[in-house]
Amino acid sequence: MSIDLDALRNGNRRALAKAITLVESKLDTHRQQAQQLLEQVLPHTGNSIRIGITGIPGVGKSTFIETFGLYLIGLGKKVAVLAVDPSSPIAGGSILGDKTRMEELSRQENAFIRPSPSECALGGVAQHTRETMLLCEAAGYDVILVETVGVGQSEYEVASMVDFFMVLMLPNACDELQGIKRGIMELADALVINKADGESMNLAQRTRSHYQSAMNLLRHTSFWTPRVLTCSAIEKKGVDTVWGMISDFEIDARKNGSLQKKRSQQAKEWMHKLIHEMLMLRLRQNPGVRREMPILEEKVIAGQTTPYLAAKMLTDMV
Ligand SMILES: Nc1nc2c(ncn2[C@@H]2O[C@H](COP(=O)(O)OP(=O)(O)O)[C@@H](O)[C@H]2O)c(=O)[nH]1
Ligand SMILES: [Mg+2]
Repeated sequence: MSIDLDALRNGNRRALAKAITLVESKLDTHRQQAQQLLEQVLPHTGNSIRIGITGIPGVGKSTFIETFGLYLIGLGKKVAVLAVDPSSPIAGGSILGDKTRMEELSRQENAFIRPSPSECALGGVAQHTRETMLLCEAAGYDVILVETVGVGQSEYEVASMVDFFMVLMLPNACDELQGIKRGIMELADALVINKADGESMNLAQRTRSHYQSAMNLLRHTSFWTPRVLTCSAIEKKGVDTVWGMISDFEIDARKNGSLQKKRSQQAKEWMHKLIHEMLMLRLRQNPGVRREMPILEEKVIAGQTTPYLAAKMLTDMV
């Protein structure tokens, strides 16, 4: 498969789609080609703002992305929507079905919507999303929105690949406080209470102050103090304020160097994660290890050797 790098960089959608297909391929030859391509585009990446969006099913993520995306396009931006969805790897991710909620956005010349990739061997689904993000940047997209449902590790994975991590919430404080994992609150750069419309207006405001105090109690290691906002994705209200907040963040984070620092740190951590996975893969594929593993497991269970010695013997084989 050959990719026209110039076409990709000129924002040609077919070239971009082809490059993403290459990145998502399970074939070893494609994998190698994809990595070469990624290395080539690397100097042309990093110019977008990477925004992660999470929240429980039904909170309004897809509706929000439709409204927010259209608003950004109105400002002259090019918007890419990607997804990390570990819950339905075979179906291609729920974002695919959600294209109905992103109907207008998906018709826009300046929008690119890509469903969650199916499972991949190394690094999981998030590996593909990271690489696709780089391709989108090289193709000139200004804003990358990465959506995920709050399943398993997916929120942590998204948080570790974006600049700004946002949690959408419903306007009913008490229930939600339990629904959200504590670690996620600590990762959030913003909480956005969606569905602040109709009869939920007042409740949304109360929820907002509740969370603002909760957030203020958390310790922050970054220059940024997380904010709590309200919006109505359906009535298209408040998304301008959300963008204003993210712009504030981006300007400061670029100026004080923390954006670059965060991205470097993320890339380094990802490299270490991949080393770990590659070594495990090599271990599992080694014929000697495959042969000795069950034998040594038995010995450990029977108390005939120590876990340390068994592990040492196996890892010494590769
Ligand atoms: N009242 C109200 N309903 C909303 C709003 N945003 C989304 N919804 C509705 O909430 C439901 C779930 O929305 P969806 O975008 O699919 O949520 P997702 O599962 O998080 O992607 C749909 O019926 C939407 O029409 C909003 O701002 N206000
Ligand atoms: Mg959705």
